[in-house]
Amino acid sequence: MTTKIYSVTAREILDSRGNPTVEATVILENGYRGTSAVAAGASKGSHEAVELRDGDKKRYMGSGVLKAVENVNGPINKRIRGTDALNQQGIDTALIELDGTPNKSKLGANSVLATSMAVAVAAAASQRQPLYRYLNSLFTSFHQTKLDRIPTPTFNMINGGLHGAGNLNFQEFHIVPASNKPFHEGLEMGVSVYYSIKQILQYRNAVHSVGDEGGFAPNLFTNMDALEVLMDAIRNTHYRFGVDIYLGLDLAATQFLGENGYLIKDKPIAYKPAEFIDYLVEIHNKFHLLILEDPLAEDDWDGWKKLTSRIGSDVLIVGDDLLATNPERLKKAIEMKACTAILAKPNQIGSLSEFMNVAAIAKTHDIKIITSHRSGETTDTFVADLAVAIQSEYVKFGAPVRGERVAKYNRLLAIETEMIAAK
Ligand code: 2PG
Ligand code: MG
Repeated sequence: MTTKIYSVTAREILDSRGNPTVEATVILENGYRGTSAVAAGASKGSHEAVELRDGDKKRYMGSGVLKAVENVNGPINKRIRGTDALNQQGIDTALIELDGTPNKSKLGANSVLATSMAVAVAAAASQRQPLYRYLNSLFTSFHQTKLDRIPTPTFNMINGGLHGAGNLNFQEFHIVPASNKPFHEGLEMGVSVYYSIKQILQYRNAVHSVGDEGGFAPNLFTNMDALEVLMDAIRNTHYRFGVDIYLGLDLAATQFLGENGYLIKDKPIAYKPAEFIDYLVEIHNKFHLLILEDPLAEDDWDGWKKLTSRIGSDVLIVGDDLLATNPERLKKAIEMKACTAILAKPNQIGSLSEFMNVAAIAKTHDIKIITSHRSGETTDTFVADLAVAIQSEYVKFGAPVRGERVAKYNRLLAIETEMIAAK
């Protein structure tokens, strides 16, 4: 009995927003199997690989994925049946060639990625290896990386933008435990601050609901108010700001760039791009940010370069929509010194091998990596194993609450225990 692929099948399942997504199962001739599901973004960058949606308004408001499922059950199954599941790169290359477009618009990045991940899960099982170890062995052919630590979590505590209740422009307000804390301690800090924030919001009569990633979506007046709430919340714990805990932001700035500039609630008239850079520097000076993601629009390369030259030695300037986990965009950013970190999301590029290639380029050029979920998630924990396998500096899996978010944090707890035992 061999590790050759016997079959690939897929089905439509729901993500945490109730939107359909693709889950694939790979069965090997030796009976081992692997299943994996694809996540979906709300604030998608325009340079991401294409997520194939049916567009049939009578089903799930057009967001069904039956075509993508059919692509797995039909052409993908036909193409990779009988190939060796241990040859991940060969399989990913075959899938990319079968699709034949630069952005996976024919088969859909959702069908390709679900297959690519399920192949790895089945292969790891057949080798009787934990997934993160197997993925690490795959990553070694891109970049020699020793398994050493669990990435530091960055917790999205207040949800605005497209993930919130509509009154905050910045998409994500984070707290980040210091990187020298063991993962389980960082997780506990996240939960302490989460409940401290809840108390403050209740006191201010500002709890509205929670957003897509489990963080609060409060009815505050301005984006600066949300940062002040985080500061107050940290003060109410025994953790020290700037020693134990830091702040981070994902502005997802493309979303609030209008014709006249960046329009946010904190000011009645829009900031011109150059003024907005000054404003970002001011925010950084006041709150000593550790992470600043998508501070400017996704194609404002010159703006990014200016901002990075001003504060990039002091705060991680993270490209999400800017880079779209795309090797060409990352190379351009490295050349231009447009950012100092990458938000790496498997479904932005659409296959495991391509994701690893991007991570390897980042590592070679000392670009820090934050391995990230999407706002629409499933309980699949593949991304947690992947983050450990490539030894990214950080992981971004949302607030430390809600099943689809804690599934990933809990998986990291399990890996941490296993890694400590193995040392
Ligand atoms: C982001 C992500 C994840 P989305 O912008 O970083 O938090 O959001 O998945 O909606 O693109
Ligand atoms: Mg982002």
